Amino acid sequence: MSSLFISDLHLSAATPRTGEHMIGWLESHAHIARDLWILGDLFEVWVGDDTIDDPHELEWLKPILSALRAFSAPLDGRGPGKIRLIRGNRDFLLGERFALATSITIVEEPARVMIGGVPTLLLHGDTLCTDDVAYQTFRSEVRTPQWTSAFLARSYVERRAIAAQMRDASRAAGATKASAIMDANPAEAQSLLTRHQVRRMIHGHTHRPARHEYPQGERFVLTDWDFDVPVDEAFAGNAARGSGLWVQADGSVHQSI
Ligand SMILES: [Mn+2]
Repeated sequence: MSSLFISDLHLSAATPRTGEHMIGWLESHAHIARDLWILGDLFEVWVGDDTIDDPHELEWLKPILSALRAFSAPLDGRGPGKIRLIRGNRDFLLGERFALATSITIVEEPARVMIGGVPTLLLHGDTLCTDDVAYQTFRSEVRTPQWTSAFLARSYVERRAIAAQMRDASRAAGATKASAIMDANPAEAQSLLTRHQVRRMIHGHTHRPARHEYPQGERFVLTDWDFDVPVDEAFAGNAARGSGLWVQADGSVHQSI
């Protein structure tokens, strides 16, 4: 079995081109592999599964949900497809209702799985950015069941307002942080490879697509997908934009186009 990996699409009402590209990509890649992993930040923001009840959001969201669901249906003689998703830092409130609406299985990170015969560790990637102490503190606060249930108990409108505030604060903080601080820490990556006894790791989050090699194993970083900003602004030199990784049944890793 071969598998596909994508992450960091950051879909929202403001990314119609990225959404369209993703729908086309899902359709064309369903013929290449029937096993797809989304490694977080599928959405720019997700304040709860009742987003599905917001008619304004549903305008752009509905075709995305349908395309995700369609991937799991059997395809001309091939078996049913399967999508598994690890939540990202922007869409960590994706829940069971979303999973049901899309036929997606949500998986906790880090996930240690056999991919193409290779034990592989899958994660979103924000936990690797250990140099960003302020972010890790924030993360440990908002990822508790207490924070989550208190947040979800607020009204939908309130949650959207809070999410917008949090995004602005994170942008402002990001603008003053050194670029290296927001990248994955190599020592943390190596320690994770050792702890989980894997030779391969795949993640997203940093928007710095690459393959890193360590004595303990290799680390693949997925690209982000933004097609709604000018190419020269965010993607200078990133030929991988809007693609994923494809791990074939023999364990070899390729760009998915
Ligand atoms: Mn992220």
